[in-house]
Amino acid sequence: MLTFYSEEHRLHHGRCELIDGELKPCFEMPARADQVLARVRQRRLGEVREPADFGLAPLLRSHTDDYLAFLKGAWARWSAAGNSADLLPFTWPARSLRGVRPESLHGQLGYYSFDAGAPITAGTWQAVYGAAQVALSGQQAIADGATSAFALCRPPGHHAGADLMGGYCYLNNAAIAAQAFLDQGCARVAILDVDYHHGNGTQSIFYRRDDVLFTSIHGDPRAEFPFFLGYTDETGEGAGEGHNFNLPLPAGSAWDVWSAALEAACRQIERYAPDVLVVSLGVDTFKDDPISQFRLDSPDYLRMGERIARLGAPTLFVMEGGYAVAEIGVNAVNVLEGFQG
Ligand code: Q9C
Ligand code: ZN
Repeated sequence: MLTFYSEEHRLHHGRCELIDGELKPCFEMPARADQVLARVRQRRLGEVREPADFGLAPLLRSHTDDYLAFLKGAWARWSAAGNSADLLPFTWPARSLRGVRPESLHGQLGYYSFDAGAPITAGTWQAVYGAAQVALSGQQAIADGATSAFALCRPPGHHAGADLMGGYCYLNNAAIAAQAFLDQGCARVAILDVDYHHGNGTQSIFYRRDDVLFTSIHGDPRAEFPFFLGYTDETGEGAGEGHNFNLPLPAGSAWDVWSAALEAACRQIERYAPDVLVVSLGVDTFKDDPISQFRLDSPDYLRMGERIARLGAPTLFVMEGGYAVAEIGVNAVNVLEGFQG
């Protein structure tokens, strides 16, 4: 399997996030991608390629132009005012406030985010742009005839909406790739999101659409981030009705419970008969993940890959979460090896 990877991810390295009332070093760190890349090489999964540059146009298919302009320009506005610390939001247009777009940088930061988990640093735009190009390069490889590809994206993307960052995510790499398949003539794309957290951004981008089936297995949002999306009654709207499937599971779920949900998701995907499959590959379902509550073990990821392979669709794997840094490479590459058989 071809892997696409860019060193540019390193340019995004947030300093801290708020955990239980304390500022702690960001869990979403460059070492995550290093570990995955090292394991890809160690297991001789296949060639590792630099991404091509497809420009901004494919990003604008899933994100608004004002949001992209904000992301691209935020650091320059911040540093021009004499700042060097990470740019973090602190005010949001919640209920009873207005959804206006203020002029101030911090006002816009709140307008374009849903949490304080997506710091903007000097290199964030270059890194997230690079991650989107990595996803698009994997997409291109499959469009050119590969049966699978691995987009080793960092930072992750599935929490990012059309004009919203949060949950360590800025650009929705999986959505951008899925839309590129459609724009190149695919009629139906399925997205299987196996990250521990609900892919609220991906769901919202395609919620009113019938050309993308979104299925997600995740920690129950009644108890888990992102809290405000990911419930079972979210089945799609308008033309999208019946094209969104959420499978929330309780804390403590291990492979027996998780694999039954995977089976249910796979049956929906089989029924949809997509031209291609995009897997939002988070491995924060691992038993020792520091911020998550599922109990998958490393060999379970081989089984996950095997089941996904039985769908029989060309498959683009897009890296999402996973914060047990020492094991992230083994777990992610196990999915890919299980898929290859
Ligand atoms: N106690 C992804 O896995 N958690 N994002 C905040 C505060 C945010 C995870 C926890 C988790 C975001 C791509
Ligand atoms: Zn996650």
